[in-house]
Amino acid sequence: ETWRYAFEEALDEVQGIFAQKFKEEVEANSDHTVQLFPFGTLGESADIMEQAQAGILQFVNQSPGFTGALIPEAQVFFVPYLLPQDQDTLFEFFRSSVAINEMFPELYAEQGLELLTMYPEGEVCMTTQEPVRSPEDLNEVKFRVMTNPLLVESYQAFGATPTPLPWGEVYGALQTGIIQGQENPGFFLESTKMYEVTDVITCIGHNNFTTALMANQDFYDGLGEGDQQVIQDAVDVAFEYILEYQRDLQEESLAKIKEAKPEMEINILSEEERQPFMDTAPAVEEAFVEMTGEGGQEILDQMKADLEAAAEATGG
Ligand code: 6CS
Repeated sequence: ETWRYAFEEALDEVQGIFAQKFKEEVEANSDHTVQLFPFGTLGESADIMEQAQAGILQFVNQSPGFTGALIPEAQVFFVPYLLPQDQDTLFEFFRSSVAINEMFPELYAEQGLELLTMYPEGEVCMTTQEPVRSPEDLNEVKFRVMTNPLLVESYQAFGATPTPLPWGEVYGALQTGIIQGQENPGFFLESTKMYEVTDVITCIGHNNFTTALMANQDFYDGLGEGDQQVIQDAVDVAFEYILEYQRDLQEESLAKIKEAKPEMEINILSEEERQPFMDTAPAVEEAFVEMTGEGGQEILDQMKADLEAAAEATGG
């Protein structure tokens, strides 16, 4: 049987590397073939999600930045400064989180999706036309965010004018000046050449890009135990592989950008400069709870407990 698997990035970007590893494992351990559909082959992220829910695709890799429109609780990943910057702690959190591994699967199931895993892709930094040293510098900056209400809330709190857009429109919108900024992990800023259409990169440590792999629920439930095990094993291998793959990726990517465009300004803000951005976190958290009610509060609380446990386990 051929299984169709779509994702939001190119083959040589993080989601593509993950997908290739998954395909390799499935094909080595079963008679099935995995057909990969990178970004641009089947439409935007929202399109591949629809196709997965309809059963046209068996697998879809979609990030909470987009799934938040469908599953409001998935927006929890946009509370600023919730995820740790220490990689070991971050990786341990994704491995062991009860919120991710037990609570989120129930919410995805309500949408006809079997949540297979969530994994990080790297620290998110902003790219803009002008330097950003404080929230005041984002005043009047039309800043592209992924399409979910909490990200809008978060960038409003950061002082910007948030503009939700699908990914395919971002490069052109920066080029024509419809927007003046956007955020993404370092590898993606490099691979998609964001430095061609912006002049400054600013890292404030506010988030790590989270993504998720899921299967169509009916497809997955209809498989025998053996095939389900093949999928789970392939996910486990790809998960550990992608964590190792990204260990030095952020630094290497920023260095590559500097090489491609020496005049690109890259600013890693100091603790002091970050403080006003960090101060917005409680208000965004409150907005999250207002949007998602008791269920959202439970997920948030569990995530915090999971993060504490991960920090303890890694001596963070
Ligand atoms: O910003 C976005 O929309 C995209 N960013 C990444 C890192 N992956 C896919 C997503 O579409």
